[in-house]
Amino acid sequence: MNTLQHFKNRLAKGDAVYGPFMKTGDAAFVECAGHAGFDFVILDMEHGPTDFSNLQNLIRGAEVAGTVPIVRTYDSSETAISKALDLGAKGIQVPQIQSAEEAREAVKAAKYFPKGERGVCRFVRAANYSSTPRNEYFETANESLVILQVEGKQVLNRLDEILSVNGLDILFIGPYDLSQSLGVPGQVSHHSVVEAIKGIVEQAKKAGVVTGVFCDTFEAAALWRKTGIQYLSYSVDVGIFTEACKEIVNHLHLS
Ligand code: 3PY
Ligand code: MG
Repeated sequence: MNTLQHFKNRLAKGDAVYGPFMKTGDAAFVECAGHAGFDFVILDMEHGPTDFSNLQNLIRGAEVAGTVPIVRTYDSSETAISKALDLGAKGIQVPQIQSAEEAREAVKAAKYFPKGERGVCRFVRAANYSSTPRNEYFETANESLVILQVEGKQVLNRLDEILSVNGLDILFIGPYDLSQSLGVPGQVSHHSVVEAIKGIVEQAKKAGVVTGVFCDTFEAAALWRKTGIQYLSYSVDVGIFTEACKEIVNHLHLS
């Protein structure tokens, strides 16, 4: 079974999946994350230096290490979405979705007919540069995940419309941007942020949509798992490396 199907089966069973954001642009870190057992990696084009020519190597790294490559696009434009998929991303994660209209446009850019209007080219990495039989390619390509981020208080009253968009696989909550829009920038465990996230999760559950969130402590991961969030993005490659370095330096200085 391929890694994407395995990932989808886990979600369908109600299991949680875990993966870090990757910002270094170095495929070795992606391989490390995959070999360590993370279910997915989010290759970040919104923040960090990753560009498209570098992205293809990060996707290769994920494939080698058996983890699902999701790309956080730099925005919701058609090019940002389709170029990531053409390079072999198994899912796109689109930041700062503001409306159902924008959500529908993102799905349209990510899916081929009949689900959308993704720009057609089969001479791309995702189609093994044309080696994949054409019918097979267009079908399997449509299985890639569409993950949409909501991360501002202004979208909270448009959530039901966004949740009803066909083709949305996971609604992802960005706690950092949400904290800023609630007037407490960076305070992701502030009660107003926690309550807002809980409210979004409840609404998504009623709509039957899987939710995701970013967290960077075990406490937050446990809290959000308990709340029913299944797609847990845990920390960031550079943050994980920084923490490990600090721990080693502390230990060496103290010993
Ligand atoms: C946010 O928290 O704003 C994100 O986009 C994910 O870390
Ligand atoms: Mg954000």
